[in-house]
Amino acid sequence: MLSRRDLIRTAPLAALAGLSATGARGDEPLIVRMQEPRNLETPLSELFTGGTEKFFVRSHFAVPEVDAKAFKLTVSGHVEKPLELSLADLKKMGDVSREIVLECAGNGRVFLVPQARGLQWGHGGVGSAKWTGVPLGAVLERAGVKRGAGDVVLVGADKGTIADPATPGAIPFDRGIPFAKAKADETLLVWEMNGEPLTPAHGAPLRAIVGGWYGMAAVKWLSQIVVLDREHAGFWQTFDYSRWERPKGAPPRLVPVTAIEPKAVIVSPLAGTTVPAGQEVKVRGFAWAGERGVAKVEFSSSGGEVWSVVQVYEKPKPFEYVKWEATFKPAAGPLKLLARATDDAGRTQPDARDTDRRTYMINHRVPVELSAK
Ligand SMILES: Nc1nc2c(c(=O)[nH]1)N[C@H]1C(S)=C(S)[C@@H](COP(=O)(O)O)O[C@H]1N2
Ligand SMILES: [Mo]
Repeated sequence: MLSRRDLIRTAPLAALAGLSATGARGDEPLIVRMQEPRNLETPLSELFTGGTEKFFVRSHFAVPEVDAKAFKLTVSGHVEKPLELSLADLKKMGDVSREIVLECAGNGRVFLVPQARGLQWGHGGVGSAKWTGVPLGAVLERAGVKRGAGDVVLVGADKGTIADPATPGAIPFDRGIPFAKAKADETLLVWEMNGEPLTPAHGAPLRAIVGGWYGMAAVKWLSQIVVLDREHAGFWQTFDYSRWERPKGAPPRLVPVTAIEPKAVIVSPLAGTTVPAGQEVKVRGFAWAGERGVAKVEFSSSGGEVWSVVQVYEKPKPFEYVKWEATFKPAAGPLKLLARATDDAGRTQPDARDTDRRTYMINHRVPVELSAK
């Protein structure tokens, strides 16, 4: 049998790509979704397994230069004691490490029909890392938040202008988090990703991680925290990253996108490939459910007519992902594979797209179409 090294020496590039495409060994580069600012998608073969190097990148503006040595995080607004904290000050406040999934709210946008505006992510706008930092709650406690706090606004050092709707000159990327979520254990200010200092692309020297929420809340290049006595109505939670809500007895209104929806994806076999008919085929995938844990993963090789339970999780883990595997024996012909996740609150991925979500929170079931021969 050929070793990995022999393969590298002898296999043509296409065969190597094929090898990693089946997930046998990941060696695929990130997919460029936008050149400038740089936006990169994790290839399916590297999903959840490629580490920091293959972690997707979503940036609205150019990466700002932040000098870690001179860096000061300011905390101001509705607090007793405004703060200016260096990285060393923050590190002295202790460190916690947590495995947390980060998913872009637009992940899966390429599967929307009709096509939607925005980056055309496949399934690879998601990843998981071990994040190390200090709970945001500890910093807020030190600043002494006054009674009647509203949103805690996290402000990035990156800036830019937006044409439609025209912004008042350059605006920073920012996001308000309700005080209760800001104080929750899973909301962190982090300086390490997978045991290494944050890279510039992922927000060095300091970023937020808001466990269980879509990525837009995980502000990178964090420079400022402003506590408000009300909700924040910034661009990134009104025009962008908002969805329609239909309150009873009142007209529809836009509300910020927050928690990650349950989702299962199939990473192997790939769409458009051919699998052997009459033989066992292995199906591999991942699932996650934001603030809830994954309680169940199901699989269908019949386009959703018949479902079988792949796995029931006795101890669902909020904020984390699970890896799953299933097998089936296809008859010759076209195939439509589906997977679906149910969270520990009993919520299952929907069949169809809810258009009130605009171009975000994309977790309807997307079939993998291939054939058996
Ligand atoms: N300052 C700043 N923070 C940001 C963004 C940004 O453009 N600027 N993008 C957000 C979005 S939409 C996502 S999905 C995550 C992506 O984090 P990553 O690039 O480390 O994967 O960062 C978030 N934090
Ligand atoms: Mo995002």
